[in-house]
Amino acid sequence: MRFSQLLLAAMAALTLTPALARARNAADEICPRPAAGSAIPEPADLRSQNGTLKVELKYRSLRDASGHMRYCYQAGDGSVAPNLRVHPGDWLIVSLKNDLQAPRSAASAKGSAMAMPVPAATPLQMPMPVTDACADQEMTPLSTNLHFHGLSVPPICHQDDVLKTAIGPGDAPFEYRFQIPPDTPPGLYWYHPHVHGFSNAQVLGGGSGVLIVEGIERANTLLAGLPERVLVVRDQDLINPDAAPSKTSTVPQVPVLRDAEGDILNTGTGEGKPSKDLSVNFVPVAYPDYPPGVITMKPAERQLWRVVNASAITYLDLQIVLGGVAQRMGVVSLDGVPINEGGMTGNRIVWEGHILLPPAGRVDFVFQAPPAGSQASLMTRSVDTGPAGENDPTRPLATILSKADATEPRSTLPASPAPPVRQTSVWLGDVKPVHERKLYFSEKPSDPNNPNSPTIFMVTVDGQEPAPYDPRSTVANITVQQGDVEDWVIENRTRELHAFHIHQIHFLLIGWNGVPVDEPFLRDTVNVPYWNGASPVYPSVRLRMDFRDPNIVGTFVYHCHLLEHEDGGMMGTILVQPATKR
Ligand SMILES: [Cu+2]
Repeated sequence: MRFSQLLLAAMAALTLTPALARARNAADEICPRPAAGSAIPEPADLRSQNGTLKVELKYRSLRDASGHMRYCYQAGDGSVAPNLRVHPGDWLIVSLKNDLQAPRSAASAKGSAMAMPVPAATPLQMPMPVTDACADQEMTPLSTNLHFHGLSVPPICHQDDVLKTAIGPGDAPFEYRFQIPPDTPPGLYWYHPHVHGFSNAQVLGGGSGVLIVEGIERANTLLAGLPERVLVVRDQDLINPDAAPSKTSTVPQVPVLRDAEGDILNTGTGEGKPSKDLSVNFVPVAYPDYPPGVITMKPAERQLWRVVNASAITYLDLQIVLGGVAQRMGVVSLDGVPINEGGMTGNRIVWEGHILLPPAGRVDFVFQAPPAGSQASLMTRSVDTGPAGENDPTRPLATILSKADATEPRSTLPASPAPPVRQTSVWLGDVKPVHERKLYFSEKPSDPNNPNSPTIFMVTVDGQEPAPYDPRSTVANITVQQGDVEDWVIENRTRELHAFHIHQIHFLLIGWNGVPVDEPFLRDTVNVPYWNGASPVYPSVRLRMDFRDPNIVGTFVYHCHLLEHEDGGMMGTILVQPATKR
């Protein structure tokens, strides 16, 4: 900026009222983050009106003081990662402007270990090339797109396509425009970028937000009138990677071993340095001391807590502890679907002492605040991710304070619920599958002679040649007919956990390691246990896959939702052919 411009800018600033200037500053700040230990803020709420939610979001990035890349969605008022609140049948119109900035130099690029090479510096003053975002451009670190995780929206450009949609930083705002299907189960969904090869870096950097399909109190009237609290748990590269373990650690001498991707391996002790730090609504809870954020509630008040694990790779096992005792968490919904959906009617609440959430998993649960003056802890227990998995130790996430003068959450569920939206299709568990397929997760070193070379991650249809996802391939890995229901067995032939996810549809978990499971609700993400290295039978899940929705035709993806694995090739494509092509 030249001196004359500076002077003009200074004069313009003088004419603003202080309040307006502050508001402008808030809107200008790129991806701001709350301080460690602060009150956990609620994301802003953007609500549909008269059947439409129209939102303008900027997708922005910043290299922070510790050298990590931040990514975030910001609304016009500067609010970060707003909740998109819609009703079944509403139209959602999102105008997304890609404001990603090229890092200053490739050498300074510090992202996840799987981040692809960043192209040489693009001078910021140079105009970015304009691209056709629907035209199957090459995915780059500066391109982005949106996936609306869990929604059954057509896999086509401007709706929920991630195979060909790549919005460049020089492009005009890109419009997503689609109807929330009227039979969408009310619950918790989320949005995030899905640029193959770069999803891990963008989600680790904070690229995610919540989408709520309103009306969970219609599916479960026990929830009527409850205040609701949205909690987004994200992971990120360690803020203090070189810090010694906290003095309070009971196992201070756990050795730090790393995998070929540079991630800290599971210690198997439940302790030790984590592979990633966590944050709750962007309040960081960093290794080694894990200063928790603060949630304040009125004594004994019941609230609906809506938690998404928006981590790129970290598993959560949520628990609330008071005086050393696990508190009851009343689960009402998983992966956006009320657990009394489908087979069961009535107001179902399942009381649990802890809840496993794989990356991308969501849970809605009822929690009653502790008695006045007491203090509980929201934490994640350690998750055994397998000998080749990342280290996810036990650690706190937030302190829960019980105080009479606590501020109520911004949003409260309606006290007089409308009747539930009836599902018209036959319950998936009662439909006979017409096909059975087996898919398996596997890994191998990229250099067969060097076990420490980068890992190739694969998900393969049994009988096909194992290969990582190839973006240039024009042939889908799986072809199915719209209208069909199939049973898929997903095997894990590796020594670490994977989380199977498919776009566009939900599925029913009907078997776990060969044992039938009777779940009366659907999921969109499921954990697959790791192989012990010796058993002749691989661990598996059996899923009933629902391709009956006439709106879901075309090509889309299934993949592991540990995004380092997805970026590394653990993804495949499925073509749903129109029923008339049979
Ligand atoms: Cu995986």
